[in-house]
Amino acid sequence: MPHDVVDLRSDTLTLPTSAMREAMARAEVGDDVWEEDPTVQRLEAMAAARLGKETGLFVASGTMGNLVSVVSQTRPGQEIVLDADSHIFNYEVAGSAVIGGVQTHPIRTERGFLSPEQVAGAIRPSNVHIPVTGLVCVENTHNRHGGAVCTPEDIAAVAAVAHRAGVPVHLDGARLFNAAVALGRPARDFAAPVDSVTFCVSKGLGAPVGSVVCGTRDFIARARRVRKMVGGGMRQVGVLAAAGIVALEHMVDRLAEDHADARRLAEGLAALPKLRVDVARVQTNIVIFAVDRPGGAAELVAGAAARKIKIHAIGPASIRCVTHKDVDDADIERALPAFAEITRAW
Ligand code: TLP
Repeated sequence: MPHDVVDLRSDTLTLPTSAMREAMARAEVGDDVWEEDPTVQRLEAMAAARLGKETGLFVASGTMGNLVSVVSQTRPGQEIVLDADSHIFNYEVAGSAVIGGVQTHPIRTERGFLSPEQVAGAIRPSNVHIPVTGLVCVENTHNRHGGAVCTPEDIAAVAAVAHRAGVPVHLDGARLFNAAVALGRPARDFAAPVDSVTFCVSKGLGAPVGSVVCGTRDFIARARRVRKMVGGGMRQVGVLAAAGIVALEHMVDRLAEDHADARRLAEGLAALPKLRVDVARVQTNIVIFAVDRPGGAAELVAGAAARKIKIHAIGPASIRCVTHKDVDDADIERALPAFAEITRAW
């Protein structure tokens, strides 16, 4: 059945599969605040094993995963070092500052990834006037840089500098499995150098809700308290974790299809007038492109919507499209002529 609407706004819009709905209906549950939900425990153990960490914690969202990780690893008044385009800095409602009481130290990067030199330069010296650096955060894949991927070695180089200074490292791996599939490397390789890592089952992996934070037992014990503090202690939440298990077991390898669709979309867009996209930079499921016409991004969004194609402007001259399991080849082949029709008039 062809899709009525082609929705390229985000992979967060994916709908749960029938296998997920069945697993949710059958899930064995208990009170997870009492640590008595067997399905949650299964997902946490599975996630920790995939990421090579001691244990995991199921949380409501990627935002909550990042928040509990930051708060658990810092003290109020400290500073966290991150890329200026990072999700934590731009799209998490300043939660680290409001709830963690930390100051953010954003650094401009070319592709979203801090270099070891940048981290070395950002870590504060000991001085009575100056905040203490409490955490370095990295993001992989990188959302605002069009799903760019960094290698496990890139992460290890940054972590080595931070650790030498006694500073822990957090990885926002909301789309970590996209990075793993794109580079053909196990997810645990990306997680090995960092102290905490969070990934989402709710994006390209298709589960309706949830993320898992992984790290040492000691870190997760602190994160569990912070999760409770922010209202994330949920009860018979195995009904949600059950979908996450299906996501991890069955939805990872197919991410390669989303990457191929994104590449095809980018190649098609690159051929259209007034649209600029660097096809070589499209490594995973996100395509960000520039529109060289005043008001053009809004026009393209409206024109596409009129043709039942949903896309998202992330700036006055910038559009983001995200491929996912509910978008197929036929949808891409339908979107491209629609974009061509709209831009032909420009
Ligand atoms: N990103 C969403 C929006 O918030 C922008 C999207 O549509 O891409 N880290 C990264 C790198 C993310 O891209 C996101 C979500 C999160 C964290 C937060 O995850 P949720 O939405 O589950 O809180």
